[in-house]
Amino acid sequence: MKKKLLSAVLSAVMVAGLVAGCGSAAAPAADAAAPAPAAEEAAPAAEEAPAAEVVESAEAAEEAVAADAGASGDVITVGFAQVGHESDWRTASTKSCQDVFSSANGYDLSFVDCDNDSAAQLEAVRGFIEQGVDYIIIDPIVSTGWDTVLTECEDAGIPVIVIDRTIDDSDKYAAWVGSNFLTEGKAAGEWLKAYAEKQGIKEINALVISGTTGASAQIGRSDGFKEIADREGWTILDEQTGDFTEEGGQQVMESYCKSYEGKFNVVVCQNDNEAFGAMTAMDNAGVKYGPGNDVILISFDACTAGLEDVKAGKITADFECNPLAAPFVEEVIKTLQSGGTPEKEVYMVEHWYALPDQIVDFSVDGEAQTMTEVTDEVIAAQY
Ligand code: GZL
Repeated sequence: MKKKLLSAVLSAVMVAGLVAGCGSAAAPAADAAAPAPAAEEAAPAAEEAPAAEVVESAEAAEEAVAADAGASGDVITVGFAQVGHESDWRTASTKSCQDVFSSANGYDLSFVDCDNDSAAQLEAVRGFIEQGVDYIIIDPIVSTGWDTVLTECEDAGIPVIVIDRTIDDSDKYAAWVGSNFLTEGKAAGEWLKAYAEKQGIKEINALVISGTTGASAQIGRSDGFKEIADREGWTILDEQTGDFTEEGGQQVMESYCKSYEGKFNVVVCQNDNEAFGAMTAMDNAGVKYGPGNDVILISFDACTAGLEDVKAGKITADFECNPLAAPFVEEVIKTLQSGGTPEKEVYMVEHWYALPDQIVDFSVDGEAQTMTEVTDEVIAAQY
């Protein structure tokens, strides 16, 4: 396996370099052990970094092995620790990775569905380290508690690529490919402002069904929408997590229909699957939603089934989160394979969807936004 060969070559080079080049000052040691997150014991004190010339020799050796592997067409082993299987969006994300990192494309993919369990996800990453994979892909369930295990990946010489959600307490990864969740939240808020003005709606009383608590997607969408709500003087009556699932959306909406009967005119679901559940609950409670009805229903993801509900006049506007990041992750791996340095952040292109009567002009942070009309063709092309 390439990783084992590379480690052997690097070890040999570093031993030789340390013996021959003892006169050089070692590069400064890495930062002191990062503060241990609750789920992890404190990281061991960082070892002194190797002397500068050893790193140069090691890099030359790494490039030689990488070039050799590329030329020889060696299989590239990839470990992928996926959030879970909670939504249509997640299904599309998983399929995108499995399609790209296939054996036909020269990869050996070890895939772990972490079932929304952060401890299982850390365990999966450590399992990939044990396996000695060439690359590790992580879609982090939550955005903190990562620095210790990313340090272990770094010590093992395994590059990490973060996909979709962000890691906010460590930068020990080669690149992140995902979405701007704060922009998504602001777009929903700015659209609602423009749409309410067009409809002559003077007062906004919103209920939010948020995603998995602590996921960067939840944090960004909540913060973005709240920023506009606060600026416009809207009332957010309540915000509870539906955990990005249909069941969670239905449970929260059932509670809302009892607690806030007749008091709300906007429901914001932080993904389509929560919206599907919320619609079931509102149907059961006799609450009318969608264009021309009492309640404006806003959703995120814009998966195929979500756009079908927009076209059917149920979801009033749907703010896309693009799950098809795997081809861009492969570009990162190819750059690393050739000894290059990838961009640290790669943002996905996303669209905002509605029917013609719900399409309005609005801007986000001063940048004019374009909305996409939901048609049968648009739905047929969606993920
Ligand atoms: C967002 C992604 C979210 C989706 C949900 O990038 O992490 O997780 O919005 C999914 O559908 O569960």
